Amino acid sequence: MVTAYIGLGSNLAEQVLQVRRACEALTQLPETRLLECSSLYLSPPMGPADQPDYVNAVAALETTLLPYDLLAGIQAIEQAQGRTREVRWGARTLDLDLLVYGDQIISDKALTVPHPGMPERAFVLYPLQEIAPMLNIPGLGPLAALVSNCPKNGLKRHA
Ligand code: A4P
Ligand code: MG
Repeated sequence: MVTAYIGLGSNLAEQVLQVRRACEALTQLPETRLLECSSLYLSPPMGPADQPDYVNAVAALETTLLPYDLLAGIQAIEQAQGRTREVRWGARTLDLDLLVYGDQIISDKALTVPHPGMPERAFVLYPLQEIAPMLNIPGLGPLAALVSNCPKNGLKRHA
């Protein structure tokens, strides 16, 4: 049994509903139990500025799925919620990233874990800190240290 963390983001088509529905969909993954989903946060877009603000959250799972099977599972949820891939870092109805998978470090083309963007992404670090304040991220160190080196960049708790 491994604890894994998933980053959720949406900035199109009723973002709050998209993220809530994705959290619900995570409970349906095989061999997996949803432990907790963070509060929802609002964040200005990283990348092209001509897109709506994002709603972001982080979920904690307990799973016996192997990393690639978990990735396939979250990609299927993205597909089911109408994700199309066009512009890199462009607007999307739903983006699910595998942030952390137990103590594993994986660096393949199709899967890099821990997710390499974490240290500079307030919209990942702050929601993650809400649900796993003592987390030590493989290869990156204590989450608390990453948080203190990452300004909020306009991140706000969604009311
Ligand atoms: N991939 C490799 N590692 C992983 C991983 N740990 N988790 C591969 C998920 N996927 C991983 O992803 C492209 C490929 O990455 C996948 O096929 C998978 O095999 P994608 O989701 O199709 O592409 P993308 O999301 O357009 O690109 P990228 O670089 O993954 O973007 P990010 O990093 O997901 O960023 N601003 C705010 N405020 N909030 C956001 O949530 N999100 C993004 C997207 C941009 N700006 C944002 C936000
Ligand atoms: Mg992605």
